[in-house]
Amino acid sequence: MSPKKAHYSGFTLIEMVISVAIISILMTAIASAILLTSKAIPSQDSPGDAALKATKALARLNEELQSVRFFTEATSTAMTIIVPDQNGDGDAEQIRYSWSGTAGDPLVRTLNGSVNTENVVASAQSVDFSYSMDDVSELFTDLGGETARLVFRHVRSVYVRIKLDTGDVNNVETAILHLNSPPILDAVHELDFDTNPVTTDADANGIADWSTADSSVFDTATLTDGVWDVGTDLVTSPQYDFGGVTTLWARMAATTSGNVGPIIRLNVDSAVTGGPISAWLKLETDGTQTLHVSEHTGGTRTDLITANRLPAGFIDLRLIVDSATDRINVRVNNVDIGTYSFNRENLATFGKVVRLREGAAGGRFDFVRIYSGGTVKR
Ligand SMILES: [Ca+2]
Ligand SMILES: [Ca+2]
Ligand SMILES: [Ca+2]
Ligand SMILES: [Ca+2]
Repeated sequence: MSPKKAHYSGFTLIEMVISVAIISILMTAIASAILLTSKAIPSQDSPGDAALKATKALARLNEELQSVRFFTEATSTAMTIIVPDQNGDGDAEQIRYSWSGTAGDPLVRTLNGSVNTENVVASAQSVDFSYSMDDVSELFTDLGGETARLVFRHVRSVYVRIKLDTGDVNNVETAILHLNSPPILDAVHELDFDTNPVTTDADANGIADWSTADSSVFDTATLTDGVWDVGTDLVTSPQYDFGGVTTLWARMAATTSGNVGPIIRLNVDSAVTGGPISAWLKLETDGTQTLHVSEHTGGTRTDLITANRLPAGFIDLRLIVDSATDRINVRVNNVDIGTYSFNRENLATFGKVVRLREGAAGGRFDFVRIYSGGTVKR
């Protein structure tokens, strides 16, 4: 019997049908896998991609908000924060997040004025920064022995919510708790004299906060161990009104006797008329120091207060100046010596500055710190 189909090597019809069926099942499976994979890699404009980018932007914002020294802006659509040096140049960093208020506009992050601007969220339907705040207040002696309070708002936490689409589906949000409760201030001018004062940029807006009054080069030989042996006058820069409430802390000493030593000239509320206030120290021949705080009227300086028989060496001074009521509170070596009314006059010739200088005798400053902002409550 010949093996009729022994050499047969083709497929039967049944085998062919089964093969085609298996191949088509496999093809479908492979196609599905490819489809799934392509869905997993978001396209440039997909909602998932926008959410991912916004989440990354919020993660960075969250990180930056952890280390805020102070806020200079805190509204529902804009926030300006000052954080410690991040790029190693020794200056703080100013970071601003803002949204125009128009649906579809980006959330913009600006670094140090306008050094670096980027749209961290390409398109937002809405952006909402909300803050929980604490009022931190300190009592001081007002006119007539009454009590007043100097109040600064401090940020305890910030809640950020960004709506990415017109529905209520694609939202990103984060909450940041501030363990150090940074204050909200309008402006800060401070000097510790550890580095060249005319390169100091405490508010990190890219503009030096102080300059020499005559635009000469600052003599760094006048700095020793964080103390300035006063040379050429320093003035705040650029021009600033010092309106509202101005609080100034300084540590200064008169170093040679017989005449006026270190002087702080504070031209308060310089927009039109304001108070040209001076605070200065004199080293007496008996080795004590006298503090004078004076006002200015028609070309003449008049003492508002003098504090006698202060010890030699550094004196701690704090001034709270309220331009709404033309009053100045004076505290010397942590003793509140009262509040006084000062005269207002045209400040056009005085300049919108705080000026640090010395009289005919020598003077030194250890630090000067000026906070513009806060309120006085009575
Ligand atoms: Ca820096
Ligand atoms: Ca600055
Ligand atoms: Ca110092
Ligand atoms: Ca000097």
